[in-house]
Amino acid sequence: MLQPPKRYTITAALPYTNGPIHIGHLAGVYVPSDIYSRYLRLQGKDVLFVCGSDEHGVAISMKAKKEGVTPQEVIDKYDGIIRKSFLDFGISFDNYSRTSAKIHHDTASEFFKKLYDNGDFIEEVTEQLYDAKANQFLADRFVVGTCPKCGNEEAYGDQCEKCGSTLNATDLINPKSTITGETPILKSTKHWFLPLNRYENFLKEWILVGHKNDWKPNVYGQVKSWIDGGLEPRAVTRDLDWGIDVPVAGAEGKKLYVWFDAPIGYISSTKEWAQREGKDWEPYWKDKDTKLVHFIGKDNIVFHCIIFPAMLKAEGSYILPDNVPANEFLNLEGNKLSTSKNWAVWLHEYLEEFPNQQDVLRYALTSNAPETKDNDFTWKDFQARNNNELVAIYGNFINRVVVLTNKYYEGIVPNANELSDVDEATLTELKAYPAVISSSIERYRFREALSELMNVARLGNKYLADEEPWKMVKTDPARVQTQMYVALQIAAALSSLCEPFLPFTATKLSRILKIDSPLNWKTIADASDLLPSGHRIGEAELLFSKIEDEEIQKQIDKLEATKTANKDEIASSLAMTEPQKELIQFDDFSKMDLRVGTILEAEKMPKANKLLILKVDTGIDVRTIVSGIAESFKPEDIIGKQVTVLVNLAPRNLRGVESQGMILMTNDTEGKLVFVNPDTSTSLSTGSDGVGNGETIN
Ligand code: B3M
Ligand code: ZN
Repeated sequence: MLQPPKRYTITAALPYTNGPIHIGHLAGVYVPSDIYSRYLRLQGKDVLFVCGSDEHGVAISMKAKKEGVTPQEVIDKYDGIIRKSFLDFGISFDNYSRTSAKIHHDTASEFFKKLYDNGDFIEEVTEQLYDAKANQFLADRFVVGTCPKCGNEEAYGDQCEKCGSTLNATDLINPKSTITGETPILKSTKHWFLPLNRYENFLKEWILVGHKNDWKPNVYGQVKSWIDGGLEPRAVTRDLDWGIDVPVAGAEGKKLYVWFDAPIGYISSTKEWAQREGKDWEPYWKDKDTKLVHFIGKDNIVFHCIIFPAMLKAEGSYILPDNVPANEFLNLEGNKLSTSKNWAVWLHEYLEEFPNQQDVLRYALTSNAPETKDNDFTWKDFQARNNNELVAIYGNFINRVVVLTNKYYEGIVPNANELSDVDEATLTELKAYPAVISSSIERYRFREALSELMNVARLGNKYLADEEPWKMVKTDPARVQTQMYVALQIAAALSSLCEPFLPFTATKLSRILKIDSPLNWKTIADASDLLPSGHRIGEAELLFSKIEDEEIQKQIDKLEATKTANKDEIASSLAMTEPQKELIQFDDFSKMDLRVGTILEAEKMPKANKLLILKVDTGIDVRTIVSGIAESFKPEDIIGKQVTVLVNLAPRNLRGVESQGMILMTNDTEGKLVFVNPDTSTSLSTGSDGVGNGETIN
């Protein structure tokens, strides 16, 4: 794009509505995208800043299962919390939609149908992981197992969060269903695949050549290793009961893969905005003079730099993102942020506990943003940033200027009189800052841009400290008029330069200085009369207030309480675990003959609540075993189940039925009765390592 863009479409990753927003989301995506959008608007650009709730991921279904409610109830709850907290925090979306909206279902379906009709998909019947007990196919997030790339035992079916690899669920070693804990079986099912391999050359040309120098190294590097690793067809449909129906014949019961539909959510959010505002949405997504920028976290890079662009390319009428400035992750007090462990600072809670201090958090998160590497948020740093920088530098400067102007001139901006060399130099330095800050923002370096903004406040503080108007106001009042005039120009510039970063402060300072609308940055760079002599400013108000130790301690204690609660939860579950019994000798153990058996029949023992009568094929014979598991398992649920059987236990007569052996059971950490499940892929059934049917461990 040679000439400047005619308009900007800025997207922020759609948050899953399976929980509230926390500081990691803010630091990674929403504060930087808001800074960028606010900045562009200040430059008079045509900006569209869109987002919305991501409501179809399996994360939603999992949350609903966990809370015993419907997915619709989950998304309505969290869409409301998220939407309000963004609004109260000043994230200035032009539109915030949601992917459960009809306009999105229609947009995503049309998009899929166009690619389908173009023949862009590969239709394939594949073997997918199926949970026989839950009677459902397992979406990626419903499978956990060992990552084949790094050995992480908690990798999900689609992604290993430890090494960042994107996986196919069938790649996982020792996969387990997160619904029942069962080992999934493979079952055939038809799906539609986007052949990413067909877009390899296009992606290489567009990114690896075209964006080698302007995409962030962390983004470029991940995309390059992805492409170099070889792109494979990726399923864009799933066997799920929650999501957008696949709009083609023969796809009953199938839904669009959430990562196919979600990025299209940016487009449907744009359409929703255009309908409401009476605008044309298409230029924002189809005009080559539009600059499209996606703000995301690093775990979304592949979806925004490879999969979505391939979809846009296939569809053929869309522009591609000019940049995807993904941030790394933010940690909290040295630990990974965790929704499930409640190890987070939730935005809606922050807004309650620190009323009218949105900018303090915006400032702290931007100053410490994980722009090139993971970073850590601590409450102590939050306090220091507020007290030592916002209060002591920015607030202190503004307070002195406003108090002295009211004290000496009843709030009227004095004459400039004759400017000294120091005055000239200070005003010249001030005029350079709009370009300095712009340059950092344009390169998505928001930490750097913010520190340059603070240098403007430092410039003002230094000027007053060197000039000391309060000392010469009696001896040289004309000089003091000039000094206060210069200081007021710096204050006026700050009220606009800070708007992208500290919008609430900008509003407050503009009100104090009685500036009706934020000054254009070109004006700040060119004019020297931002606040002309004779202009009357208002009374002094504190922009920031000191945050005391006890407020911070309260937050730290709250986190510690979370940690303890987590520990308590683990401890209580461990507490339910029986203490270990006394040691036995190997000879005792070697007398036991353990076999893998299969339950052929199961029925309740009449008049015995706890007992089931089982017919078990032990590999030696089919025998009757009475098992006290009737309160935990229904007979029909365990037929066909493989179990571990102690076959050489002396027969016992239980209520008239002779039981010939024992099914091994134990309690899990929550105290639930579970089968000691033979993993059929290990040696128990093969004997390869000397442990097999009836053989003891040698
Ligand atoms: N819902 C956010 C995540 O992966 C995901 C972003 C979608 S942007 C189209 O946490
Ligand atoms: Zn891994």
